[in-house]
This record gives sequence, structure tokens and C-alpha cells, in this order.
Amino acid sequence: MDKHFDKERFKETVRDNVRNLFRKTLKEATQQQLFQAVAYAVKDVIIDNWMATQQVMDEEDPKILYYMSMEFLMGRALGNNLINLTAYKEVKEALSEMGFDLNVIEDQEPDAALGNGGLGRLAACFLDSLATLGYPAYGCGIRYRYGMFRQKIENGYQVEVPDDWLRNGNPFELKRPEYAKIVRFGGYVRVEYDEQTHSNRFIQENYQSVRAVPYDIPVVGYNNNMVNTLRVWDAEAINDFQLDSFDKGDYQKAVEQENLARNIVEVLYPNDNHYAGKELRLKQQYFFISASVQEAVAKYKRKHNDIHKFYEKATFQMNDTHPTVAVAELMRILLDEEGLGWDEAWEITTKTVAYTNHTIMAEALEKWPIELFSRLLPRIYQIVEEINRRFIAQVQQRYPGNQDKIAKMAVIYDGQVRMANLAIVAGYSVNGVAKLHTEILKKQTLKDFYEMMPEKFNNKTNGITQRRFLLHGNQLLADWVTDHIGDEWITDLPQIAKMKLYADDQKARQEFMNIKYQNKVRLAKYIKEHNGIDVDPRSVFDVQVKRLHEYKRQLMNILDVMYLYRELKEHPERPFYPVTFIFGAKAAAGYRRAKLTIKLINSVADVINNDQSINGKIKVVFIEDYRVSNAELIFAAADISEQISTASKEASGTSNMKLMLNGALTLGTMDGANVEIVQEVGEENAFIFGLSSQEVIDHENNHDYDPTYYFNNDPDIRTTLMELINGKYSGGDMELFRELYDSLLTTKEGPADQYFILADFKSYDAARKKAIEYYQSQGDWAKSAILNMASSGKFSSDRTIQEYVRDIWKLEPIKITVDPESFE
Ligand code: B1N
Repeated sequence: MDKHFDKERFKETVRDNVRNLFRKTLKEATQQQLFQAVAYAVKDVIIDNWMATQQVMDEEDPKILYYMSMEFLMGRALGNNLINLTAYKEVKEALSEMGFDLNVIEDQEPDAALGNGGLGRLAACFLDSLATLGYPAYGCGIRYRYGMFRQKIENGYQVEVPDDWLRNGNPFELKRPEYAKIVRFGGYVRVEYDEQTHSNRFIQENYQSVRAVPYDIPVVGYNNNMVNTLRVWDAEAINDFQLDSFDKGDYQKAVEQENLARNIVEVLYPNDNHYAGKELRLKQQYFFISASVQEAVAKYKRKHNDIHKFYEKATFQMNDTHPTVAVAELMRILLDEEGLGWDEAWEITTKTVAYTNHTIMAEALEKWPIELFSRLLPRIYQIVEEINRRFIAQVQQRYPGNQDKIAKMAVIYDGQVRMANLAIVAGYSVNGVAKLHTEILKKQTLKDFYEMMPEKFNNKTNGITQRRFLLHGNQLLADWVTDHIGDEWITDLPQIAKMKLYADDQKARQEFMNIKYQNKVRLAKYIKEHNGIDVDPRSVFDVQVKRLHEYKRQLMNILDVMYLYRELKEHPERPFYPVTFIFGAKAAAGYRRAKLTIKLINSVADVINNDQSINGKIKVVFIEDYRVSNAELIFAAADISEQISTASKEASGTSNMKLMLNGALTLGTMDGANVEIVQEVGEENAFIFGLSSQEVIDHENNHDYDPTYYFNNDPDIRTTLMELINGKYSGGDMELFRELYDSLLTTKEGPADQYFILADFKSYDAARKKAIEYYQSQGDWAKSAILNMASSGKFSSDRTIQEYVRDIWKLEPIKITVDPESFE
């Protein structure tokens, strides 16, 4: 767009859009209306590239990736699209000439929050990288009517507010009714013998159905004219609701179908790393998977007549087990609709589907009760049963008489359908998301599968897109880097290593710290506006932003803040460098301990922030409604990156990478991708503490961890924990935080301090003090911060995608050349 960007024409389009959409002049338009007008003007440009991409795909008929995911956490589109069209600065200028501020207009756009946390955001980063690298790909997902809830903090408690993100429409989406599909639920399967083919036919009867209608959202590649598609499915009732059906007794069914359509895409389940086993969730899964697989097969058949070679033109990546019914749905289509035999269908399916595991947390494992699964998806269940039967026969052949192997690996066992096992049995690839995570999968969690089929297993360390998280989110730093080393880092992040040269340069250090300071001023302003809290941009910004979960240990963080505060009060004579502790986190709506932790953070914030005696040396800020858009501001302003999960529990983490890219220093455990981060930047430029993953796993296996040992022997720990139940942070209420206290010492449900907070507490505190101390030698800190940024090259999602392409998907890039005339 840069070469062809016609500023005057763009302004004209915005003016026209305001008039045509809202019957207003520019002067009369609200900021929201301006946003709409600008977004439609940008969409005009995208459409040309989108069509050009489609045309090349039609001509070249490349292999296509279908990235199947329940979640795509896209955030805002306008700014990102402008960045990738390389038109951001021109548009900003054009708007400013019209008297408008692009930043204010961007703020009008609601985040597309069709995801919970890291898993959903990873899918979004992958789409950005796929388009930028020229790989033909569709994201396949659900068009939730309500995305991730908006978080309000009232009286310190989280309150969930529905996320009505489509209220003003979505200017970037395109409804495609011509690709609608029918999806069936329930009923039963009648088996009919076909005399002609001498085989059984399976006919689903008495089912309910919904119409799946796709909406396409463009995914713009960076400066390459490529536009891929995120295809999200909406549900519509099938229009056979006729009055006379009342008499035919179909009335009930018509109403039920109407309700099914209304409910199915209503809302994103707000659980991260947790399986709740809800029937509607399984409906959502089959709904978008059936529609996506049907369309993938239909698309293939429009060009090809030999279905046996389907896998040469299509591959399905299943983002965790949530899309795993794709295995059985593809089998169903091949068997029942294409008329293939089992072995042929199985060969095609197992050459098409691949699986990514994102967690070893037992509570996240999807295991559907047979009763539910077979009632909702009777034909799919039959197919899963047959997959299981044949697989068990294989296991028995390989390990004769070994019941234990069957118990561990069967797809159906103990009254449940185990989705991870189905994904592994059918997938041609099984990958983890960081080196450590993949090793734990191979050696512990999926040991038996790894032993039986080692060739399937591989690692793909996660990555993030530098286009959103540096170029868009931190324009000052991005420009500074480009001034020094040129702009190749935008599509080749390892180039940023060239900035290592400047780590020893006094002037560069000063410039870096100035930019960080300006970003801290920007965040301080946001905090003042949103929390009413004054924070000092000269203080250390210590940041933990991620979903609230016990294994991520926000509780350990705030307990240490309580400890630091007590020390400060008891020893006012000791030097203490000012720190602002920043938290951002949503808790799943039904996760009691997580929600109570939010209340604790806010209660501690209240006490500390209002204590005049400490002269503002500690501030605690809980940023409301942490999401992609405010994350960009937070990353840019962070000094310390808190990555303090119990070792072995965080599969990878990705905020660790975003913070590193923005020059924050990691304070963390040897968990997930932290291990690789430290490897890249050097242990001397990070603050590492705590039990190793092996130590944690050993304690778990030996059941020999005793948190009361620390409580009894360490008075600092004891006093800090007592502050949970002595009313200090609860206006005298000794019971308010009792559950958190109990969770660390005595629980009825399972082991106490399951996440080893007390074991790691002192080493965490020491590492954190070391970090704050280090900050005071600004030159050294600047050096380490620059080195962090400059060592982040490995963590681009561009690298991750290249590895998936090379080892798993085997795609070829395409090139889009757009006739410049089409911009006229
Ligand atoms: O996936 C991210 C990782 O970086 C994180 O470490 C990991 O925790 C996260 C069920 C999940 N794993 N599992 C989930 C999300 C929603 C849900 O309903 C599980 N999220 C992760 C990207 O690899």
C-alpha cells in the first residue's frame, strides 16, 4: 500500500463513508463513527489483496493449512492491518490533517477476544506469521456472539460483564452464506445393508440440525499483498419452522432446533487450562469442526476427483484437543459420504491431522463421558469406538498381555472418551510448545505413546509476532531499532541481534532508558485514568500479566509484596528503591481461589497505596480487564517480567517473550520457554530462582513435600501467611482470606500448597531483591535490557511457523502480485 497510498483519495473515502454509513459530515461524526468509516476505507484496500490472494490460490492450487482452534484472540484489527499494509504512518498523517487522532480512533475498536489467554493468542500470532510468510492457510473457529468477558473490579472483586463485541458491527468481517453447511446432532444411527455394494450404510435419523454460516475475517500479511482468511462459523436455525408443523407434531423439534442454533455460539467458555465437561462445549466443538471439515473436503473436490490424495492438498492442525472430533468427522465424511472403506479412510485421515499439546495440567484433559458423547454424536461415537477397537488390537500385538498399556493408551476407557489419546492415535504429528514441555510429554505425561510411536513426537517452541508486539505496541522502541539496524527485523527478527553492539554504548543505553521512561509515562497515564492511582514512572515497573491460575502463582507474588511492605515498615532506615507492582489477570468465572486472589491483590493495593508513611515507595496496581489492547501498553512499559510458575507447569508461556522483546528482564523459574529465554540471553541478564521441574516432579511422585516445614521454621514466611488471617488486609475480617491460607497449609481437597509456593518463597524474594538492586545501576540494567531485546530473535512466531512448515505441514509459499491499477 505504501507505494500506491493516495492520501487525498483515502481522506475522500473516509468522508464518503461517514456520509453513506451515518448521513453525517466529518464534523458531526462521533469517534466510533469515524472508526467505522476509517475501517471500511482500509477494508477497501484489503479486499483487492484478498481477491488477488484467492486468485493465486485458485491458479496454483497449493496445499492448504487448516488451523483449527476453539480460540483466536485477535485483539484489535485496525492498527494491525495498517501496520501490515505498511500504511500506518501515512494514515495517521492523513487523519491528523483532517483533525483526527489515529490513536483515539483505534481506541474505539473493541478487542476481538475470541480466546482466553496464551493458546488463543498463539493462534492469532500464527495467522499473522502464516500470511506474512506467504503460506496458504485458513483459521477455522467460532464466531462467538460474546467473547471473553469484560472484567470490572468492584470493591476489589472481579465482576464479569458480557462482551458485546459485535454491538456496532464488525467492519472487517464478511458473511459468506454461499458456504453454509448443515451440522447434525443427536438422534440415532440406522444401519442398512446395501445389496449393491455389499456393505453397511449408516444413516443418522431423528436428529436436530443447525446451519453453520461462515464469516470471513481478513488476515493481512506484512508488506506482501497476501491476505489469508480467518473463517469463523455462526449458527442459524434451519428455516423449517412452519405454523402447520404444529399439527404435524414437529413443533417441539422446531423450537429445539431454534434454541440449539441460538445457544451454540452464544459465548466463549472462560476457562483457561481447565476442562469443565459441559455438554454445550462439546456441541460447540462438533459444530465448528463439522462445518470446517465439510468445507475443506468440498473445496478439495471442486478441483480434484481423487479423494485418496486429499492430504496432498490439505492438512489440519488441531490446537490442543478441543478440535479433536475432526478425526472422526473426517472419517465419517470419507466413509459415509465418499463411500471409502475403513483402511482407505484411515490412511487419509492419519495423513491429514496433527495435534499440538499445550498443557500437562491434569485438570485440563478433555475426557467426555460416553453417555454424553454418544447421545450427542451417535455416528461419531461409533467411529471412535472402531478407532479404539483397532488401536487396542495394535497395542495388544505390540505388548501382549499388558493391561497397563491399554489402561494408559486406550481412547475409550473407564466410561470416557479421551480426546488426547484420540488425537495422538490419529495424528501424524504430536508436538509440545517448548523444549522442556516436549521433554516432559515424552518422559512422563505421554511416555507410553512416545515409546510406541516416537516418530510422531516433536517440539515447536512457541513464538509471538513482533509486528503487533513491537512495531505496533512500542513505536518508539521500534523506530529506535530501525534507526540503528534498518527494518529487516520486522520480517526477520533474528536481525535484532545486531542491537547487541549497542548494549555497551553509553548513548544507546541512555536512549533506551528514555524510551522505556516515555512508555512508563504512557502506562502511568492509563493507570491514572483507569485506576485513579498515581504511579511514579521512575519506579521499577514489575509486571505479572497473564490469566489468574494457582500454578502461575500470582499468590506468591502478592505474598512477597506483603513481606516487602512489612520489611519497609519495620526498617524505615534501610534504603528502598521505589517499585510499582503491576498485575493484570482474569480469573475463570467459577474459579473461587483465583477470584479470591484478585480480591487479595486489590486489598493489599488499598492498604499499601494509602499508607502515607512509606512515601509511595511501593505501589500495587491491578489493571482492570487485561486484554490484548492494553497488553501492548503494558509490555512496552515493563522493567521486570514475572514468569514465576511452578516449574513443569507452564507449557511455554508467551508473555515472557513479549516482555523480553520489549526489553524487560525475566524474573522467573526454569519453566516452559523461560529455559530457552535464559539460554538465549544468558543467566546474568535474568533472575532465576526456585525448584527445578525435576525436583517438583520428584516431590509429586514421592508425595514428600511438606509446606508446614517452611511455615514452622521460617518466621518471615509464617508472619506473612498469618497476615492472611489476622485482618491486616481485610479491615479486621479474619475469615476473608482463610481459603488462601488453608490452600497453603491444610486442605481437605488434595495436597496443601500444591504449587510449592512456600518452597520457592525465599528464593523468589531474594531474586526479586537482586533485580531491584540491579535496577539501581542504570547502566548495567540498560545493558541487560538491550541484550534481552536483542536476544529475542528466536521467539518470533515467524520462526515457529517455519518449523511447523518444514517438519509437519510441508507447505509451499505463494507470491501475490497485485496489479497496481486495481487501486484506481
Ligand atoms: O497455551 C499457551 C502456552 O504458552 C501456555 O503455557 C499454556 O498454559 C496455554 C483449555 C487451555 N494450555 N492449555 C490451555 C486453554 C483453554 C482451554 O479451554 C486449555 N492454554 C494453554 C500456548 O501454547
